[in-house]
Amino acid sequence: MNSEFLQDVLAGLRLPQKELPPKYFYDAQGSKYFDQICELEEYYPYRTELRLLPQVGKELQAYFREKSITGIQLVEFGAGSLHKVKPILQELTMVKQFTAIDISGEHLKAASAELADIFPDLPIKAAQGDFTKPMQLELSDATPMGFFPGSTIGNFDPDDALDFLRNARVTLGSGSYMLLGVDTKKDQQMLEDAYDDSSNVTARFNKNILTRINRELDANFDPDQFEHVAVYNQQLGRIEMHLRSRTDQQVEIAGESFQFEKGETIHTENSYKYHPAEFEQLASSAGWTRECLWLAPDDIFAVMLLSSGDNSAMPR
Ligand code: AVI
Repeated sequence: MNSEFLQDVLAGLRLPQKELPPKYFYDAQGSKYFDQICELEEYYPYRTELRLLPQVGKELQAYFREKSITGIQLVEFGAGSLHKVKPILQELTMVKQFTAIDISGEHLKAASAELADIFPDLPIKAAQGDFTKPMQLELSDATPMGFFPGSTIGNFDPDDALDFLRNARVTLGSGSYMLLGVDTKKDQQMLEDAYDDSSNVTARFNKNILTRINRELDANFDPDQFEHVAVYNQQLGRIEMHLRSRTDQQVEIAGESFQFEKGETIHTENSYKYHPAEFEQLASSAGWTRECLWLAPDDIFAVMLLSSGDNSAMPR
């Protein structure tokens, strides 16, 4: 039995507001559900960012040329399936090396092999590790640029987002850049529909965490006795996902009993939304300076280029 998973689950469910860490959504089935979410009409972030990236890549090429930068080494954090980097690599032809960091080594190997078929001349490295901490990467003398698409930064609480941005600045070093996808604050209905779609794919994604706990941690959740809930918390600027108990019930996990009252929830995920200026402020508290901003139509998604703030004197 995976003891870290067990300890995290027990600790989360012992809290007055029960919670589960969202990183446990992504077993093989959960990753499939997430891919299906990305295909949904209601889930605008995935396709909106993907449509913006060819233009971003083109303009980055011009931006770096202007700065007399001729070589970029691109580092993707939490690389997953590597879909988003393709339009960047297609346009930003000065990328000399690509490094993908992910916790799951297996997934990364398969995705890197697929990328190598499309870009046979590009040196591709896969680094397995916890990208939220500072990491020692083998960097060449080309200018480092981090890449963190998908508004995954929105799944961190603001304090953790700040730590991530600070640590990424250490990992990438002086004279580096960071390209980030950030989902923006917008109409509440549009936000809630994106996380509570009419085909119930997000509901299945949310409940899958209970199925995973049953399978891996000797538990007896009945996922049908929980209801998927996604609400926008206006005050905190975040979508919250919960699983709400449909009835009074008791669940056993590795010999420990947990009581659920009818209507009580398990908080499973936050997805923070930022006004571009708000995000810029957060990035600047971590030492980054905003260099470029790309906004999708109606400002529904933002892509930002940040610099580590010590870039002017060092063309590479
Ligand atoms: C991975 N992450 C950016 C997604 C999001 O939008 O917060 C996860 C997700 N949860 C429900 N739908 C998508």
